[in-house]
Parts: sequence; structure tokens; C-alpha cells
Amino acid sequence: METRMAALRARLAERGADAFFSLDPPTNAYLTGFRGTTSAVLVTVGSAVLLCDFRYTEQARLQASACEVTEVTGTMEARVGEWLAKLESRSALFEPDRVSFSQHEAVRAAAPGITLAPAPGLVEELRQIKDEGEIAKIRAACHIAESALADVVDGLRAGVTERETAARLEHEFKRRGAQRASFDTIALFGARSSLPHGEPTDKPLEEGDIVLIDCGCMVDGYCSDLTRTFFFGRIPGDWAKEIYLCVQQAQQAALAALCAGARASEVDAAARNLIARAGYGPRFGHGTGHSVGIEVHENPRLNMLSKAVLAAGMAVTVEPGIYLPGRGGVRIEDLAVVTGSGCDILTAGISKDLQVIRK
Ligand SMILES: [Mn+2]
Repeated sequence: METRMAALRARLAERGADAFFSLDPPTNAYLTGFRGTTSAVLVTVGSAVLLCDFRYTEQARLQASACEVTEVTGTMEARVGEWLAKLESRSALFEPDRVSFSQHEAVRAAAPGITLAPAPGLVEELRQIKDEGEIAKIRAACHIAESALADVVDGLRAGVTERETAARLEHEFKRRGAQRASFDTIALFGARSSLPHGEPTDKPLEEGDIVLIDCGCMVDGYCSDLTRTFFFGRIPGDWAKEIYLCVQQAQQAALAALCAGARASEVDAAARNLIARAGYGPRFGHGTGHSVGIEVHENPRLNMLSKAVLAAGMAVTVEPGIYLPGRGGVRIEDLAVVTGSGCDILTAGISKDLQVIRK
């Protein structure tokens, strides 16, 4: 936390500002270790203050031990404004993507005479490079996701529903020590697998169904994200085998392109060009990946429009897919840490080979 605070203070100085404030839980977790849902953090050259309400005071003192923890009542925005004045700030920065318009108005009303200036990415850019402790937590969350997924897939039987499969996974996450799922589990059977982010329903599992599962969990405040696609009983047709092998190749190509110094758009292109050459370009309508950390979707993104250059310590997903409406879809997703020579795949423990589950 001290390293993070020091890096933030250096950025404040570079921008000629004397304070930073945040009302954003993920940012506050990154800067202080506090994991509650409501808080504010104020950072100046000389102080780091965490404001919380009665529900969180005890928890905040435990989790944010490097901060001055202050219990407040009333609206957090008004207290932030007052604290900026108390800390004698003249110019305070905030991240405009993480402060709502009404929050900004309320802080400003409570901080007359203090300039509030937007600083896009001020903390987000620090969060992009994960330290060893963060990578260990992401790795632990990946191991739990892999092991839970392997178990649940092994127990799949005809008649189980998508919803029940998602619930089983989330149960297995917690049984293995995760706090919770890092997002609502996606479990889709048959033709419904063509919905890239479909919501599980009461559809029962049937012979010949594609099974697409996208899941992840949180360990010590850090997320995992993992997708595998299987076939239940038999492959529904040559088309399904064809798109599976194409996605598998594309995913491998993107992983091979992952390296410190590579452009995020090049990694995306490695997967996208392969899928386009096979004639499925229009059926791969999302980016190849995204970063993962305290939040399951972080910057930089791996897509066509990204200007990002990858650096060692970034934790990114690689997850191309092909989706054929009315028939089905395939997506394969790994989470990897970028290194100087390539990447370290954190979800390599669960096979990506074409698998027919026989029951
Ligand atoms: Mn993902």
C-alpha cells in the first residue's frame, strides 16, 4: 500500500495538484486494502484518510491499517468536500470515469474555493501492472475456478439445467475458499451457447448440446475469469467441430502474440485474422480480451481500437469466440500474466482440447 500511495503522490506532484479523492470501492480497495462497499479515500502529500460509516469502522481499521480511518455520518460526498478543506487542499484530482456527475456536484458544493480537476486513469494506470502479491491472489482465484469447473463438468448429467449448473459452480467456488463468484456465472447449453453473455435458464442438458461455461471467483479481493466449451454426448455436427478447432487455433495464436512490448491490438489481430480467414469474422463480434484484477474487466482491453502497449505484470484474458445464432457458439478463455518473453498462463490446468463428455 505504501508503494501505491507513493506512486499516487508522485503523480499528484507531476500534475501540480495537492490532493486526490475517490468514492469508488475498487480504487479504494487498491489504495488502502479496505473492501467494503461504501467509503471515500483522500490522499495528500502528508496524509491518507479513509472515510467510512458505522457499518465498516471496525473492518476498515483491520483492512486499511496504513490509513487514518474516520467514521462519518450523512452523505459521503459532503464529508469529502469538508475533508479537502480540512487538509488545506487547493486543487484536488479525481478519476472522471469513477465519479458520477451528482457525486462531483455534491463534493464541489461542500468544497468552495477548491479546484476539482479530472485526471483520467490517475490510479487506473497504476492498477494495470500487478505486483507479486496481486498475481498470487489472481493465481489462487484461477486455481479455484479451474478445479470447480473440472468438478462440475465431471458431474454433468442429462436433465441438469443451466441455472443449476451455474449455482453448482458458485457453490464449489465457496467450498474451495473463494469469497464469491467474480461475476454471474454464464452456463449455456445447446443453441443458447451462441449468446456471448447469455443468462442461464431452466433449459435442461441434452445429448448433442454444446456446453459453454464462463466463470470466475474472487480470492482476497482479486478475480479470475475462465471459459471452456464442451460437447455433451456427441458433437452436434461438423460445423461445431469446425468452429471449435478454429477458436482453439485463434486462442493459441493470440496467446503466442502476448508479450511485453506487444500492442494490445496486435494480440487481438492474431486471433481475429485467423477467424476471419476461416470465414467467421462477422461471428466474432467482441474483443479478444481484457485485464483482470480487483475488477473482472479492467484496462487495458485487447481489442482492435486499443492503443495500449502491453507490459510485464499485466494480467489479461485471451478469449476469442465464434457464435452462430440458432446453432451454437464456442469460446475459449485463459487468463495470463504478461512477461518479458511471453506470458504465464494461470489457467493452464484445465484442458482446451475438444472434449466430448460421455455419460
Ligand atoms: Mn472474460
